[in-house]
Amino acid sequence: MDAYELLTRNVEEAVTDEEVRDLAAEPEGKRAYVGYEPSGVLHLGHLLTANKLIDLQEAGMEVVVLLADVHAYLNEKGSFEEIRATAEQMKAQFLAYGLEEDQTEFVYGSEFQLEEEYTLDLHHLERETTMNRAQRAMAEIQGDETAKVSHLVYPLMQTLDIEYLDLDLAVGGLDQRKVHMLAREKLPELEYDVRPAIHTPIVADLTSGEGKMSSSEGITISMEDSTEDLEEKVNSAFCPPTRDPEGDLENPVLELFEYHVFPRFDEVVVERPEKYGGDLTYEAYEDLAADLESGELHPADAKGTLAAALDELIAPGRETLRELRS
Ligand code: IYR
Repeated sequence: MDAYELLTRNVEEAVTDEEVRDLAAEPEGKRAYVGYEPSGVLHLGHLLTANKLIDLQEAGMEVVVLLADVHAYLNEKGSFEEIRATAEQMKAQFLAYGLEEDQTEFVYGSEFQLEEEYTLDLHHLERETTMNRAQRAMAEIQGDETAKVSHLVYPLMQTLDIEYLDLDLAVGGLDQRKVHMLAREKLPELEYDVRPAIHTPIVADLTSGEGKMSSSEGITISMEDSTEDLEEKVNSAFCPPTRDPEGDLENPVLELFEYHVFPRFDEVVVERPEKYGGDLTYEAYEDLAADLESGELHPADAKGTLAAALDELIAPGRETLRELRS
């Protein structure tokens, strides 16, 4: 797979495609990042962007994981000490999941966001940005009439992070796009360079196939799930025998194969007894989706295979969590 494909496979959008193409032409040593508000246990949303980081590492890029402790503090996720403790756990789970230790830099926001230069730049940015503009940037993450001043500062800091971490590419879920757009608008006003961004899709709710699942709603799969939990969750997932169900619905089982399984396995084997046609081996998501649609692959067999693959992916992180807690 060439670098451009590694950078853009399974992304919902590249902003801009041309800038990402330029980056892909010379990816070695270039720096990409994702920022995460620390939380104790990784879930599918974290793992989707982590998969992209693994792609970028394969393309030769350096990866920065920002453990956004100050952002989590602004967002009232706990006391600063609590947030720091969950950040440590988060880091351990990312490494267990497969980020390359020698190609990944973990940075706490508080390591640089409380420095004088950053703070003055932040105040500069506050002067350049209307409250209305900052609030619009937060609409996806934390936006309504009850927004606090902290919620306006939040996207401005995220904007400065891109400069202060010396990045060439910002990565995030589609829910980060408004903040990245603000960053593209504002960085040049401080005479800093604009950087491209790529956004990963947000996966539909597992049981209904509706809307877009984020960490806080619906059933998600997390590093904490036991093998049995995974089987149960996947078994109860919505899986019509089509990749494009009617209306706004998605097929979450296929989405998980596409975004979580195929990027991490060279091939996927659906084990079936001889009398049901024997094993099926897939090297590409498209072939599996086509077989589900044609009826060659039964949803129950697809689910069993999905649960086993997810189990394999989260097993090391689950073990790490267990050790951290014992
Ligand atoms: N807004 C993110 C967390 C975050 C991301 C980046 I990229 C930063 O520079 C800082 C914070 C979230 O919603 O989790």
